[in-house]
Amino acid sequence: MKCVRPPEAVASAEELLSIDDMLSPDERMVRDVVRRFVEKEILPLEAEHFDKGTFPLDVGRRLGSELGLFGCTLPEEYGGSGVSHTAYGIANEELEFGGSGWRSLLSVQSGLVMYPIFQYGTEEQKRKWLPGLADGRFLGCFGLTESGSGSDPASMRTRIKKAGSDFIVNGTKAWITNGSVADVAVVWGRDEEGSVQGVLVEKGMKGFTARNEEHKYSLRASVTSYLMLDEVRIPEANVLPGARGLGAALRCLNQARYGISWGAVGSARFCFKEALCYSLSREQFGAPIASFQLQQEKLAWMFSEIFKARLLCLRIGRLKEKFGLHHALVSMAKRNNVAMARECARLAREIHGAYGISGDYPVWRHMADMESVYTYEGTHDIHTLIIGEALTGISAFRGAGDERQ
Ligand code: TGC
Ligand code: FAD
Repeated sequence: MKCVRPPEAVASAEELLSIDDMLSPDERMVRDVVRRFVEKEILPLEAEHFDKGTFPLDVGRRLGSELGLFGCTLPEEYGGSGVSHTAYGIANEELEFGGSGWRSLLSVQSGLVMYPIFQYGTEEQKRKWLPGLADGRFLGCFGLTESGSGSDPASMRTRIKKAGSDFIVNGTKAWITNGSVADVAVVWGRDEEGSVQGVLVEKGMKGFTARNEEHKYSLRASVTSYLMLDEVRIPEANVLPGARGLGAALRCLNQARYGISWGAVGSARFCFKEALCYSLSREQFGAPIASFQLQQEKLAWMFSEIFKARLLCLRIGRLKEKFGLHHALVSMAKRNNVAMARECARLAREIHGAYGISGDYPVWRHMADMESVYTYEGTHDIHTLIIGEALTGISAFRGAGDERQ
């Protein structure tokens, strides 16, 4: 009953979903290379790491050293390869076909660590960090969220104060991907003038410690940590001069949200493939369950939504390459595609019946992981309000008790 080899039906569905004619040869090449890596190196590892709640960092680093994916849209002099934003998006899609933890690694390293160093850093900071982050020698993390400050990062309590020619950072950060394994953390706090400021905190700096979040039932195969910054002294050379104001942090999020929009399509494709395959193999009432109209409706829904989500990605990719993207469009794509992938994972689970809740069938992992993806990088609700604000000009975020109204 288990689908070891996808039947012809799966291959022809993949063909119908294809956007190959709208991709350049380079973009197709990136797709093929990442797809092979996922099939050979990632898919065989997923079940074990999800079970154990671990992440194979050695394989993760190879996304940089072997595939050149980390920061791949950046110029070559900083370790990138100047590929298109669409190619980067496709890499996200292929990786999340393997599991959300892999795409998370790419999002954080590229969009949340290399991007702010490239965009806001000094030449010295770029030369020091970017090549090593690109080839996976260094790993980075991005510390914005705190225990009491999630959707509303402006309420952060981390503080950065001047001490002679140095700066002292005090605070905590919660739910930080790769926090305990990072060589460098992009940390956001408020300075003495009250402005949000991004700084680089390095592994081993006195007062900087991290512990992993325990009892995670989603994104199990990904490192998520709690950071403690207790009187951490950083030199002025670790302040990112351009990373000033909350907008600077939010611009990094746009990069990661863009990649997630593509990634969600990969997760949905995986679940659709498994569901189609299983429904053709599983027989009840004397026929494959795929022959029942109710199951076909679910498959048809998944197929249509994946197709639309992919076209949406392609459109925002091309817009990003030509003109740059309004952040509300990024929110629209993240919100739409992640909700779509979450529903695909649930439908695929449903089609698997009892086997859908078994660790022996991979749709469960995608369903669990998609809960994190739905929550991080701006929850579904927050993206609804971001789009609402862009359309109406009226911000609906603040509650009655918010003095910043
Ligand atoms: P608000 O007053 O609206 O904005 C402050 C300034 O920023 C500008 N702005 C943006 N700029 C660029 N991109 C965006 N997306 C922007 N959103 C706002 C805005 O124009 C303003 O500029 P200026 O010049 O007027 O100062 O700020 P607010 O405090 O009202 O908050 C707005 C809100 C709620 C949308 C924002 O705080 C938000 O997006 N909240 C969600 C938080 C979030 O997404 N956190 C993610 C943490 S990182 C993460 O989850 C990584 S997961 C990693 C993985 O993949 O494993
Ligand atoms: P809250 O903000 O407390 O929201 C709780 C609920 O209230 C949500 O449903 C939300 O939609 C709703 N809500 C909140 N405000 C409003 C409003 N104004 N209107 C309507 N509804 C509202 N953060 C980082 O900085 N770096 C990372 O690397 C990182 N990695 C993560 C990895 C994982 C696995 C997870 C789960 C989270 C990660 N995060 C990271 C944190 C993530 O960004 C936050 O969880 C997210 O921003 C939501 O914050 P919160 O969990 O505090 O929820």
